[in-house]
This record gives sequence, C-alpha cells and structure tokens, in this order.
Amino acid sequence: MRDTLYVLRPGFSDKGAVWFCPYSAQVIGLLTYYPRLRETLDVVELDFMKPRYPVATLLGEDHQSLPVLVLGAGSPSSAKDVHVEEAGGVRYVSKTIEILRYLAATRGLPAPH
Ligand SMILES: N[C@@H](CCC(=O)N[C@@H](CS)C(=O)NCC(=O)O)C(=O)O
Repeated sequence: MRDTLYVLRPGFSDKGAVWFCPYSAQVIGLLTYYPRLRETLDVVELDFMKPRYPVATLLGEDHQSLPVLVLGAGSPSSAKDVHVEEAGGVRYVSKTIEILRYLAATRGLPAPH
C-alpha cells in the first residue's frame, strides 16, 4: 500500500462563502514543484463537510482535519522533526509542515526551509 495524501477539494462552501484550504494548497504546491513526487503516492480530494470519509473511518472522528498523510505499510515510521501518529493501527502525519518534511525526506527532495 502506498502513502495516501488526503486534501480538501478547493472551492468548498462554509459560513456563506467559498474557500480553499491553505494547508492543503501547500502540500499540493510541493507536488507541483516536484511532479515525480506525485507518482509516489495517491492523492484523494475530500469535501469539507464532515464526516470526511474515509479519513473519519481510518483515523476516527476526532482526526478529520485535512490535509493528512496516511502512511503505507512499508513506509518509514520516522523522519527528522516529524511526529508520526497512530490511530487504530494506521500511521499518519497531520501537521502540514511535517507532511512536507516527511515527503521531502522519504523521496530525496530538498527540505522545507
Ligand atoms: N493540520 C494543519 C491544520 C489543518 C486545518 O486546520 N485544516 C482545516 C481546513 S483549512 C480543517 O480541516 N479544519 C477542520 C478541522 O480541523 O477539523 C496544521 O498543520 O496546522
């Protein structure tokens, strides 16, 4: 199983306005900088409305904040300055800067400054 990046689909409605998620945009930006990175993981866009399946099922209803990187079975459990969390046997990284660090470290890319 590959790593799966869940992000919010841009252009979602909330509080009477339309938005994009700046955190998701940062990670999508990294994929745009390094297109070969895009080939190493699966990317899934989810709607803003909760519950955000399948993240709510995989990690629990308390862990639906996006973006989140769910790690594949063979993926490293650590990277420098990254906190890999775990819920129900599923490992994941939830802080945006740590998702960027993890992807950079495990794919041999420059690190975020
Ligand atoms: N994990 C991010 C924050 C992500 C975040 O706040 N995402 C928003 C959408 S832009 C969200 O999913 N909010 C709903 C929630 O946190 O439950 C970080 O590194 O600070």
